[in-house]
Amino acid sequence: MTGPVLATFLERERVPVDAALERVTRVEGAHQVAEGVRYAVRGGGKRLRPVLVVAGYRAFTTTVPEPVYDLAAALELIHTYSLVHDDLPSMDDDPVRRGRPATHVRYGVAAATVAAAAMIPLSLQVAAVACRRLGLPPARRSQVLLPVFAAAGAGGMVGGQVMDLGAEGRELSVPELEDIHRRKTGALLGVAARLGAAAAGAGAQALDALQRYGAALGLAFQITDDILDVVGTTARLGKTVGRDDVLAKASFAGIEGVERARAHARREVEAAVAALRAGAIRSSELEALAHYAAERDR
Ligand code: GRG
Repeated sequence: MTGPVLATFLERERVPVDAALERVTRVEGAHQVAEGVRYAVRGGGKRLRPVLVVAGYRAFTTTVPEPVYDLAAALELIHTYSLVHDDLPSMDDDPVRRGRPATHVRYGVAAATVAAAAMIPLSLQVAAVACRRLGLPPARRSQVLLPVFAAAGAGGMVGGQVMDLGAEGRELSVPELEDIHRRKTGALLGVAARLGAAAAGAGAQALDALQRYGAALGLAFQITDDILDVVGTTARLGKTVGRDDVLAKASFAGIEGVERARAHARREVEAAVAALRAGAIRSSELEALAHYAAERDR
């Protein structure tokens, strides 16, 4: 799949993903919470994680039933609440997200914090209901869901965030930075394709291969994020560029320089594609998405 075909694929896939997000965010309860949730979720974004879930499912089946999109939406909800929390003044303090005011700028810090907190149980609920609607037996449900919970938790995304905040102003080696980002960004991206494949009934060997695929893709994605923070524009990225410098954050672009960081990202893409081959997974979509992680410009 080449650049324009991939762009069309991503545009096409985001339609049912966005529809699923609308479906699962008809949140009951306080009006203000529901507004904050919908504002954060409707902000656009590339929808890479949910598209990876669907591509992971399709690598093992031909048709994709509606609850798979709900499962994909559950992962996007986790990603979205992490962005809302990440932008808060107590964390990265960024007023812009997805090309418009961050949720706390639009609704205030307290409302944004609460809306993001509401999305934590919502994501679990949506994922559990999707598994039930797919008719997955209990043992398979655990195999589908537990790695997602682990990726979002203290050993994954939350832990990586804490390490990232703690490292501000410190010089880091490349392996130290990789360790942070394998958790902070890589864990959730890493589990996405595996989540879809597990729901489709893939075997242990394929799931292991997809875990390795996702980890390498996640790292390629983060290295590219660091590069775009230096060479990208706020208009194209929809978030403030140059934040790593302002926050004195170590970055792959800063430590390795832009060109070596690009080569580093390409090596990770090769590792991701090699993992697919090793697991005998033939999916032009997953292969293209790995390339996209490093070649994207937004
Ligand atoms: C406080 C419970 C609690 C959890 C939050 C804040 C946090 C813990 C984790 C932050 C994790 C984080 C923000 C990682 C950044 C990952 C990253 C590169 C985000 C940008 O992803 P894109 O480019 O964004 O896919 P779009 O907008 O396209 O979806």
